[in-house]
Amino acid sequence: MHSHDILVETACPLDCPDSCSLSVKVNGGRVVSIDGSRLQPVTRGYICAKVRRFPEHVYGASRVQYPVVRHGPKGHATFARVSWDEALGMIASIIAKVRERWGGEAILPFSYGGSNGLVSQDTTDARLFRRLGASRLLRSVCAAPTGAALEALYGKMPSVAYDDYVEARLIVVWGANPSVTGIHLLPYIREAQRRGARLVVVDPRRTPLARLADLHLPVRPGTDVVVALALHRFLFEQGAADRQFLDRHARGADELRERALEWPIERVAEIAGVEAVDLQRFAEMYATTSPAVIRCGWGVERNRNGGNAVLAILALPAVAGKFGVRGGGYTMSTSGAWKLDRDRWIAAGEQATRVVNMNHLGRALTELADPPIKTLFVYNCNPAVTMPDQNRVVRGLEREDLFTVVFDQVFTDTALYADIVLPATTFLEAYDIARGYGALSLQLVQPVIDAIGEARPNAQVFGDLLTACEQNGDEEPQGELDVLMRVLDGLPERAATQLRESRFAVPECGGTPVQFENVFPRTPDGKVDLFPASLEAETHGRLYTFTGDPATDRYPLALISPATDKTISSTLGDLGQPEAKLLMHPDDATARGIADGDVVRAANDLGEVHCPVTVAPAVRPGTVVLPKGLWRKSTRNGSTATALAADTLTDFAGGACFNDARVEVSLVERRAH
Ligand SMILES: Nc1nc2c(c(=O)[nH]1)N[C@H]1C(S)=C(S)[C@@H](COP(=O)(O)OP(=O)(O)OC[C@H]3O[C@@H](n4cnc5c(=O)[nH]c(N)nc54)[C@H](O)[C@@H]3O)O[C@H]1N2
Ligand SMILES: Nc1nc2c(c(=O)[nH]1)N[C@H]1C(S)=C(S)[C@@H](COP(=O)(O)OP(=O)(O)OC[C@H]3O[C@@H](n4cnc5c(=O)[nH]c(N)nc54)[C@H](O)[C@@H]3O)O[C@H]1N2
Ligand code: SF4
Ligand SMILES: [Mo]
Repeated sequence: MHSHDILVETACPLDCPDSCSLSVKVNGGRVVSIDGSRLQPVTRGYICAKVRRFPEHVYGASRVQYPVVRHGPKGHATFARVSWDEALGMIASIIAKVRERWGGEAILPFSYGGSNGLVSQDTTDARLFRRLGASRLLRSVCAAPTGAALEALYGKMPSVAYDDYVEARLIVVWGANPSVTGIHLLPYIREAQRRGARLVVVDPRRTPLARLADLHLPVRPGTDVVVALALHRFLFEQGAADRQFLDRHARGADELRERALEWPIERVAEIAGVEAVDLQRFAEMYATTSPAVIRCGWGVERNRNGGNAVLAILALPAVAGKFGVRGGGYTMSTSGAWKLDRDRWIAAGEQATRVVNMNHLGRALTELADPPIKTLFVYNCNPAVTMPDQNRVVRGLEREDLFTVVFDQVFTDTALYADIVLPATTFLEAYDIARGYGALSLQLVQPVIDAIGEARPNAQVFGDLLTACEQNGDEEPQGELDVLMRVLDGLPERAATQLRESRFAVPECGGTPVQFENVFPRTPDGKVDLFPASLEAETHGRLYTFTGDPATDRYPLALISPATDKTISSTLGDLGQPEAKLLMHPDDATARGIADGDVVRAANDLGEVHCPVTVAPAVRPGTVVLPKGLWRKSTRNGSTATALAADTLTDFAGGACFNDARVEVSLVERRAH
C-alpha cells in the first residue's frame, strides 16, 4: 500500500452467479486495483481476472463521457456532444411525438443483465415505460426455460450451496462450465474429489472439469432431454426410483415414467452420440450414490429441446430420492431464494400493453406493425451482438425512421446505431444491491470513485426522464439514493436490516439450504410437480419429448457459443481482446481440408463468420465452437456467433436457441507460414 491508498469495500453486481465482495484500492480519487474481500464467504478473498481488469473499462478510450447525438449515417459513429438537458429534452420531445402519432406501444424499452442489481433495473425505468404505455419486453434471452422449469417443478426451492458440494459423493456438472462462469464452485468440487467424490460432466466440449472427471459424456448439443429420460427410465425399471418419496412429496411421477419408457439406453446413446456403456455407467452411478448433486447450467437450455431438457434433469433428484441430505439434490439459479416483490418499490401499476420477446428484436424492428417500433431505448444490454439473428437486428437498427437511444458505459456495437448515446456509471460509481444467483446473498454496492465525465446512474436518469416526459406523479423518487432507500424499505425486513448493518444479507433457513430438510418446494401444494400441467399445455402435449436435431445436409455442424473467461456476455469486449477463433475437431477439419490456423468461414442461410480456426479434440466431432459475447471487431467480417443463430424459441418460456445454429465450415485462406 502507498501512503495515500485507501481501501473501499463494495460488491460485484455483474451478470455472474458468484456475487463477489470486493476490496477496491483507490488513490487520489482513482481506482488503483480491485481484489476480492472476505465478506462474501464464497469469494474467499479472490476474484476473476475479468474484474481485475475492470479499471481498464472504467478509464478506457471507449468510455462514453457525455451525452452525444448522431450526425452521420447510422452505424458510422459520428456523434456530437450535447448537454444532459438538451439530450433529455430531445428524447422527451420525440417520445411525445411518437406517442401522439403512433401510441405508446411504438416505444420499446430494451434491457437485460447489465449490472444486474436491484437498483439499476426495474425501478424508475419500469415506472417511466409503464407510464408511457410502452410495449413490454419479455426478458427471455437467458434463463427463461430454466427459470420456468424450476418454478413449475419446485416453486424455485433454493439450491444446494457451493459450500455443501464437499459433502457430495457424486457431483454431476451438466451443461455448465464453472471453471469460467462461476469460478468459486471449483475449489469445493476439487475438495469433494479429494474426499473421494466422483465427478460426471455432460458437455459436448472437453471443459477443464471434463478433463478431471471420472466420466465425461460428450453429448450432441440439444440431446440432454433424452439422456435425462434414459436415466429416469433406468431408475423406474431397476427399482431405483424412490417410491416412498414420490408418494409423499411428488405428483406426476406416473406421467413422467410413461414418457421416459420410450428411451432405453441404447436408443439414447445413438441419438446423443455417446457410448451406451458410458450412459449405463452414469445411470448406475447416479442410482447408487448418495449424496449426489447435479449442477445444472444454462448450456442445456439454449436449443429447441432446452426447456424439456432442464425439466428432465431437475426432476432426477426427486425420482432417485436424492434430497434430504446435505450435499444432495440440485443447484440451479439461486436468485429465487429471495422472495422479492418489486411492486413494493416500483408500484407503477401493471399495464396490458403488447409484449415483445427480446429474442425477436430483429423481427420486431423490421416486421412489427400496428404500431411499428419507432423508438428503441436500449440500456443494460448490447443487442447488436447478444441477440439471435444478428443480421436482422442490424437491419432493424439501420432503419432511418427508428429513433434509438443507447444508455451505456461504453460505445458498444449497439451504440454505433444510436441517435442519442447517454453515458452510464459503472458499478464503481453508483449504488446498487447485488444479488448472486450462485452465491446466496444480497450485498450493498457503493460508489468508490466519482462518476467519470458526465456519467449518471440509471435510477437518476430514468427519474429525470419521468420529469422531462411530464410523467411525474406525486411520490416520485428523488434521485438514486431515494431509489436505493425505497428498495431497502421494500425488501424482507431481516434482509434490509442486515444490509444496513453490514452491507451483506443471507436468506433465512438455518444455515445453508438442505433440500427437503430446511427448504421445501414452494409450489401451491408444497409437492414436487413432475408433470406440470401448465407446461404440458404450453408445449401442446409434448412435455418430456424430443423434437429432433435441426441439422441438415447443407448445414451438418452444430455451432455452440459458450461463455469465455475474457468477457461477461459482451461486457468488457471494449478491452483489447484476442481475435476470435472457431474451435473444430480434427476429424471435421480433415474432412474439409482445413488445418489449424487457417482462416475459415462458418456459414448458413442467416449469415457467415470469418475467423481463424483452432483444430483440437477439445470438442466432439460434429460440433464447432465460437465464443459468446464477441464484439464485431473480434472477427474478420464483423459478424459473430449470433449471426448464425435463428430467432426460433425454446419448447417453452420463449427462450433463445443460440446452440441450435447449424453451419457448414469451409476454407477461406490458408494459414500464412
Ligand atoms: N466468464 C464469464 N462468466 C459468466 C458469463 C460470461 O459470459 N463470462 N456469463 C454469465 C451468464 S449471463 C450466464 S447465463 C452464465 C452461464 O454459465 P454456463 O451455464 O456455464 O453457460 P455456458 O457457458 O453458456 O454453457 C455451459 C456449457 O454448456 C455446454 N453446452 C452447450 N450446449 C450444450 C448442450 O446442448 N448440452 C450440454 N449438456 N451442454 C451444452 C457448453 O459447451 C459449455 O461448456 O455464466 C455467467 N458467468
Ligand atoms: N451467441 C450467443 N449469444 C449469447 C449467448 C449465447 O449463449 N450465445 N448467451 C446470452 C446470455 S446468457 C446473455 S445473459 C445475454 C446477455 O446479453 P446482454 O444483456 O446484452 O449483456 P451484455 O453483453 O453484458 O451487455 C450489458 C451492457 O450493459 C451495460 N451496463 C452495465 N451496467 C450498466 C448500468 O448500470 N447502466 C447502463 N445503462 N448500462 C449498463 C454494459 O456496459 C454492457 O454494454 O447474451 C446472450 N448472447
Ligand atoms: S464477475 Fe463473478 S467471479 Fe468475477 S468478480 Fe464478479 S462475481 Fe466475482
Ligand atoms: Mo446469461
